[in-house]
Amino acid sequence: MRHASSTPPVLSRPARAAALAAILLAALLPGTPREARAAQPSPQNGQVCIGIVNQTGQTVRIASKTGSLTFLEAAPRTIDSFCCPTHEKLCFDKADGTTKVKAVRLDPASPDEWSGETCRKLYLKPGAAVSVRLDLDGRHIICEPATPADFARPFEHLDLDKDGGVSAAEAGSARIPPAAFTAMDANGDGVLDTTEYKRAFDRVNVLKGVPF
Ligand SMILES: [Ca+2]
Ligand SMILES: [Ca+2]
Repeated sequence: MRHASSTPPVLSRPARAAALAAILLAALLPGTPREARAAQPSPQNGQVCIGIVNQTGQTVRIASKTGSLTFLEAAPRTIDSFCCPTHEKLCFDKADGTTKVKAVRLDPASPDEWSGETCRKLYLKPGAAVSVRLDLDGRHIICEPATPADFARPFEHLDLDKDGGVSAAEAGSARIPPAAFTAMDANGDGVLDTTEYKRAFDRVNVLKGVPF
């Protein structure tokens, strides 16, 4: 029995997972609905996916260990993913199930195949994601396994009126689905605080859409 006035709304585990995934896929990314759809991995049978969070201001190319297969070009400051058949050697090493990739920040002045800064020897498991960002002086790129925080738009960007909370209206303006907002609003007061916001990303596997 639910007491909506005194306890937070309860969603089933699958509903909560779906709602939280929707947040990540549809709301917290800057860009157009088309870009949001592109960010959603859609593995077919026999496929696995790898994600990329491009936090640089430039295009990043993710390629296979051999360089002969380009998985993805991620636009500046977007989240995207690529999916490959599990039997594809250029995507996923069959020995240990990981894939060795390299990330290249394309040089706008000469966007040929391997210009610009490169991160090499990244070993990722299917379902993992890599975060590519600039170092402090903006001269080099750093590639690391992505954390949930890498996927979140800064709380301050959602809090439009800067009152310290994200209202339903503010969430709506960022395309957060109402069901996702409800799932995140743990105490049911109609406002997301920083703790509730952070908690949502702590328990969602972005690529799989399920809690960690
Ligand atoms: Ca606010
Ligand atoms: Ca709340």
